[in-house]
Amino acid sequence: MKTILITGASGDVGTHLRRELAGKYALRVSDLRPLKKINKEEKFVRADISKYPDALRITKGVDAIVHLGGYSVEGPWEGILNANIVGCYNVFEAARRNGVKRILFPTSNHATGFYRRDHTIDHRVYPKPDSRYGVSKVFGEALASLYADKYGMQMFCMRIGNVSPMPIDKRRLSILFTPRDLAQLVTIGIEHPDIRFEIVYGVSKNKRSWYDNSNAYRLGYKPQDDSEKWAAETIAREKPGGDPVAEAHQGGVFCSAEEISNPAPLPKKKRRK
Ligand code: 15L
Repeated sequence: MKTILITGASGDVGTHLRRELAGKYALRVSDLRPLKKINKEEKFVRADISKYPDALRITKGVDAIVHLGGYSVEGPWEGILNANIVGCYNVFEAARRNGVKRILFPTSNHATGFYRRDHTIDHRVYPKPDSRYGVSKVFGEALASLYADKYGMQMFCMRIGNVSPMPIDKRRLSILFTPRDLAQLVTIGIEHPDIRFEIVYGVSKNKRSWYDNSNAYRLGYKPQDDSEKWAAETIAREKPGGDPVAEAHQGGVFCSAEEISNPAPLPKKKRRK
């Protein structure tokens, strides 16, 4: 069984992914803070990836890395710099030093968030980040490209939409990425025999998609979900907007706001009294 390191394992995407991959891989799960729940067959290693020795320690002896660690929304520059830029460099460089060949880098729709919604984009468009967070994802894609070309590593960049079992608003009808489709794309990223440097969109097969995801389909991705079945109820729930910049662009409020809260945190378990 392959050993896969998941950094940032306690976040929403990490939590969905760990559940979906359980039993298929030996999971080494890492985060800055201790995890609330560690599943059977998981091994937890605490790490601050902004510290290179930590990155070196956790990447030793794994077959592939899913590097989720870092800020997952817009935030202050210092935080983005340490977690997403220094942290990403440390993980990629530590992987190289440890001889880990394959990295799956969950980049984001916010690397291209300033494309307009009436524009269909593919994996070859130049980046148009919508935030400091988006810029950090473009940095990660560029670093992945460097490590593929210069060191022969296998780098799989997934520009992730919104990971959730169902769309939470109208914008997310275009970028929904259900947990089972996420698991399928990640499995391709781990298993495909012919990865060098790839950019794919991490989204389900949404009718309202803004993406030409032919590069993912070429690699065998067959998403099972389409947000359209929730379209009517999602649109009916939507309150009238008032932010023309957000509404015109794919990145939505990331294009106009300075700070963003997590849009779809996992539901909190009810506390016992
Ligand atoms: C992202 O990149 C974030 O990580 C996630 O929390 C969502 O905000 C998502 O984009 C989105 O655009 O909905």
